[in-house]
Amino acid sequence: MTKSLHYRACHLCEAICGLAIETEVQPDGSMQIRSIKGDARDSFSRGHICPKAVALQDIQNDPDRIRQPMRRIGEQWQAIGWEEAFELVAERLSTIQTAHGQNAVAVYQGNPSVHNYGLMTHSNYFLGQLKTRNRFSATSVDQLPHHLTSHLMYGHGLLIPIPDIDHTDFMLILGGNPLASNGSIMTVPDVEKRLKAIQARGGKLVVIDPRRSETAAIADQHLFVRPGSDAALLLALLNTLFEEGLTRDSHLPVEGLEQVREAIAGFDAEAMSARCGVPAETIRQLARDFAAADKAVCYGRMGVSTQAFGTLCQWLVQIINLVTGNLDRAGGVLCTTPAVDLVASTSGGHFSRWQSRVSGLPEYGGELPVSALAEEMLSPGEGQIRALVTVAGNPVLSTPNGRQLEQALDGLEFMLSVDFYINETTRYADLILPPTAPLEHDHYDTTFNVFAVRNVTRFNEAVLAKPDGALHDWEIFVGLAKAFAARNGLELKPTLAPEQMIDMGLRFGPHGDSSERKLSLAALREHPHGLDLGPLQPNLAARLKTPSKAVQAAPELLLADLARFAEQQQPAAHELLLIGRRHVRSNNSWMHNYHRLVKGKPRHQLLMNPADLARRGLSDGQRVQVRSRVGSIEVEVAASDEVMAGVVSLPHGWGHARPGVQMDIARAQPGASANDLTDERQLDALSGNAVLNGVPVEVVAA
Ligand SMILES: Nc1nc2c(c(=O)[nH]1)N[C@H]1C(S)=C(S)[C@@H](COP(=O)(O)OP(=O)(O)OC[C@H]3O[C@@H](n4cnc5c(=O)[nH]c(N)nc54)[C@H](O)[C@@H]3O)O[C@H]1N2
Ligand SMILES: Nc1nc2c(c(=O)[nH]1)N[C@H]1C(S)=C(S)[C@@H](COP(=O)(O)OP(=O)(O)OC[C@H]3O[C@@H](n4cnc5c(=O)[nH]c(N)nc54)[C@H](O)[C@@H]3O)O[C@H]1N2
Ligand code: SF4
Ligand SMILES: [Mo]
Repeated sequence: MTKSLHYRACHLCEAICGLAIETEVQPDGSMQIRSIKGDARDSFSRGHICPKAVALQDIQNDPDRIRQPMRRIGEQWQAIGWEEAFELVAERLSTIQTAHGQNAVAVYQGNPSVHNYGLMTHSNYFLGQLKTRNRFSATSVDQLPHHLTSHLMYGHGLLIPIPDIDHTDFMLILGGNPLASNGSIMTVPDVEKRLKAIQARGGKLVVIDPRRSETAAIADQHLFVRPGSDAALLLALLNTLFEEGLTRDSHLPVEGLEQVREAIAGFDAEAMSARCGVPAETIRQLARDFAAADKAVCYGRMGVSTQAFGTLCQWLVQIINLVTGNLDRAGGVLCTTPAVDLVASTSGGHFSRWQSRVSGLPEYGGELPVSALAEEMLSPGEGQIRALVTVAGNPVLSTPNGRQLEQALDGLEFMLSVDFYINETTRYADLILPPTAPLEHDHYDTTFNVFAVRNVTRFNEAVLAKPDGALHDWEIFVGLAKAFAARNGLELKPTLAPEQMIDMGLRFGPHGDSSERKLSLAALREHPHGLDLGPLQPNLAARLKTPSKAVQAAPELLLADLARFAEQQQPAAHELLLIGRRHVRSNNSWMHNYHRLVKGKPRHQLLMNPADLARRGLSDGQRVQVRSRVGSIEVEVAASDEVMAGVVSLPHGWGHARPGVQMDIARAQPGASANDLTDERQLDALSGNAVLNGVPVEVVAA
């Protein structure tokens, strides 16, 4: 039987590890995966792998994964043909838009949309034709504050400085747990080794987190911070840097720094200490340690963007790096020079050109905050959403107040999902169009090379043949675009296959035709282990896209947000605040249907500090009810001094015991959904990003 070895990047998370996958042709001619290992020859990941990559074979073989278009008639699902499916979508969406206007059709794009390059290149080919302002995505339950900050300060939402983890002496992490998440907006395979290398060369790792996370556990210093109060801590750090003369000049053109100094003058460590729960002297010492390090990085991620002052936090992170001379400096934070350069080839974005109909939340880059999705469906009136297209997303489990969204989805006139599972969200669809599985399509990472800690590039062929009658995501969008254009008499520009677009992107990019390397698709095909394009280099001065070509240190919107911060209500004594957590065997909501990832004891308990349990007369292992303004769930509680008093921690993406979900393994160990508790009205009011961390809850015996 013929065996063969394939090299392929894993695109399940942001780390893009290189894999070595062995396949074997079976007697019946089919190809089976024999093994999945880390590719030791990968220029970037050097053999690193996590358990999710091994589960790629389970995705491939999962009997629950749907493989042909499915139409729902009542409670029943019926297989239908592709052409019939495309016609149905074109007819239903056109009819609804003709009767109720273009905004009556909404779009939600989930997380794998940025991991799967065919979705990056082609989803807009169809979705753009809908011309709806009701576009939503997972961005606003995640990293919107990063984009808005970069848009305002550097002129482009993707121009995000990345920690130079391999060369720094001091890494300060707030609200990130890369040991579980494998790094985010910091593509860094093998992050544990790289963090430990900082310590081995005499540097320091400091983690700020309401939970002693896996990353905090290996840090030199871990500080508990009250959920949602990082802006206070960051303001105090910045204030100390200014007050104690610990700043360094930047080589960059900067405008507005004096205004920043004045604006934050009142927020000193002594005043901020009560708000964040960290002693003033500890904050001051941290500022001194950070400034004393030759090369230092301040990095704030998911836990600080999904809170009430998420954008203020991300701005303060940038300013701290700037005033200590670490912005655009080796060992500090640096922007990439990716082979396919989305910063150079796209415009810088726009903010608040229009607002959502009901709550007036601002758009960013053409998308509205997803916390407004359900109310836009449920509130009658002109412009009400009556149809939805979801692409690679599961908003019922991923966005605040999932129960309200379920109610809204139930009332839609039509829903299309492009997805390969019948899950908590797609069970409401009238039609599900399933793309090929991960190993059946080729891959180039257009997104995460932009956020990588080294300049790297790779293209990989599909490992397995495309099954007869299957379509790739991009081909589904071409089919939808053609059917919709034909029905509406629209002219459709011809398109290229994703790989041809990548070839063009590479040739026009900074390492392309006009450079010494002359990268092209053909060149990359000869390097299946990826090509290393060298360490990140200072480049921000040349890459800035602000009109003045200077860093804008003091965007008006952010200075104004300081006033909102000053008035923030403080949590009541003994109030419990809910935060999330991730586990290396889990991936948002959709990888719980693989035995190898969920076996063993459940990992979705509510963690609670023993003092909080005792105060409520609760005990370890008991079933409890957790209530918030919007709903309640039942879960098992686990005593843990990992979480600080006043904080409970629950992972998101669980809650699979809903009727109609067709994922047998996930249903057998369903857990409860954290987003049945999170509140669509709790927002970072500046950006509209959801608050997922720091949600007030009560916990009582079930
Ligand atoms: N409480 C709480 N909520 C959270 C978070 C949290 O920390 N706490 N995290 C938030 C974050 S950071 C994110 S990014 C969101 C994620 O939120 P979503 O993106 O809405 O949810 P996912 O769980 O990633 O769902 C991915 C879906 O895509 C499908 N899929 C997988 N691969 C492909 C593919 O190649 N093509 C297509 N067409 N479909 C595919 C899967 O079957 C699944 O249905 O959740 C957010 N929600
Ligand atoms: N294994 C695994 N890997 C993943 C994912 C997954 O679901 N599973 N999801 C992927 C996605 S979509 C993303 S966006 C990334 C996210 O990657 P990260 O940003 O690293 O996210 P988390 O691992 O959730 O870590 C967030 C940390 O913030 C802490 N935190 C919560 N509230 C606060 C607060 O108020 N202040 C501070 N300082 N800390 C707080 C939490 O305790 C937690 O330790 O991970 C990606 N990688
Ligand atoms: S860390 Fe795991 S899931 Fe992420 S890219 Fe690497 S192998 Fe894949
Ligand atoms: Mo995310």
